[in-house]
Amino acid sequence: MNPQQQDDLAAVSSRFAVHGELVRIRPYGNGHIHDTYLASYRHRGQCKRYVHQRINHRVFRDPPALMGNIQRVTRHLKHKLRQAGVEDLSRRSLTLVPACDGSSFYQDPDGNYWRTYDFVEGASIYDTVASPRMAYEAARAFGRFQNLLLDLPPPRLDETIPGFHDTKLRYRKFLSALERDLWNRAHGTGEEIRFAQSFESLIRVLPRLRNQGRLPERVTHNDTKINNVLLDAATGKMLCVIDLDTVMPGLSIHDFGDLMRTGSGTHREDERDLSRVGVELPLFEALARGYLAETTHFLTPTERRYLPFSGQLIAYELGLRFLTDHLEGDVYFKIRREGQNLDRCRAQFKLVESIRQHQEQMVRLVEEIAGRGPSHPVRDLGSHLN
Ligand code: ADP
Ligand code: GN1
Ligand code: MG
Repeated sequence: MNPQQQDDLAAVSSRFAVHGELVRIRPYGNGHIHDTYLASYRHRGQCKRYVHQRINHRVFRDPPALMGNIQRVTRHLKHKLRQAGVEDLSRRSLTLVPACDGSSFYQDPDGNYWRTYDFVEGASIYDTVASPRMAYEAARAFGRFQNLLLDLPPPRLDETIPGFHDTKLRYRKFLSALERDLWNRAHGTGEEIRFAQSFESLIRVLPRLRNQGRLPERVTHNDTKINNVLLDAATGKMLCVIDLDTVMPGLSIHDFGDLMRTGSGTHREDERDLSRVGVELPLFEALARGYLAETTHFLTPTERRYLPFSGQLIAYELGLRFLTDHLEGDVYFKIRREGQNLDRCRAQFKLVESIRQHQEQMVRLVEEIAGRGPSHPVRDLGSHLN
């Protein structure tokens, strides 16, 4: 960062109710959406760290409403965790730091919206899963998150991105990007376009179940990828989930689906060697155990039945979104190299096929795990733990 950027960030930082003197500020994390910075302060001889984020307001059109959701959700989580006697509260859910005027965000003179969280110390974050234990802990974190929010008092949360998991809408957006083909990229993506079209029937499955009243609306996270959960660096146990911008009314199985997309294999999201992309059953089993340990008591039989399918659907949906962004010139997801969105798309479509091949086996596994009732899943994972 150049000195001007440093000064601008220091000015933003000074607008929040942080204590001490700013020592260092630098870009942080691997998120695709916001600009995230880690700031270190010295206060009474101690170092205290904060995360400042410039909210991407092209993606989130109403930042004040978004921050209203996050305030309600983080307060509720803290309240429930306190009630349950959970220790280490400051690391078990995100903590917003207010702006100096008491608001949950600060708007700078250029119109950008900023927010600040306490940095969660002693946490690890991973872009890919390295073991069933990690998959189990991440899934339990998202399962618990849904569980704790079951009794979030009304009103309904704001829909921060309308139609976020509306796969039909995602498909229509793909078709219109294809039609416009602004960058003349369609000719290099024939195989992916054919794949998207031949799996189109996937987009009708959940709307049909919803119309039959078989999938209840819940408060869900909606962006449950593996790098949106913090694990304790010392023990590997779950701490909390982060990236709360898309917490809104949704379907439980969307959350499990995105967990499967990023946690049921060891490949990277943009893996180019497609022979490395695919479901690994021990990882899937760990995900299912972790998630069900927190959710079996409230999931309906239909929600349970469609957990494995949700992985296929969300991998397909993300494949569509990456392909659309590639066709539109990489305007939504941050990229670090040319063609990265197309690589991401290819890996997602390969995963769709892999999940499809294992689906019946996974359905049986889920029933077996749920049938055993609240188990002690970490012990049961046996030799898969490492
Ligand atoms: P994006 O929507 O761009 O993914 P995130 O809210 O997920 O933004 O933040 C990006 C990264 O910043 C995360 O992957 C994580 O590494 C880090 N991060 C964000 N908030 C915190 C926090 N409170 N404590 C520790 N790390 C954090
Ligand atoms: C984005 O914000 P981040 O990087 O956690 C995206 C998700 C995608 C994900 C793909 C608001 O998540 O929907 O699944 O990238 N978030 C938004 O990696 O669009
Ligand atoms: Mg994130």
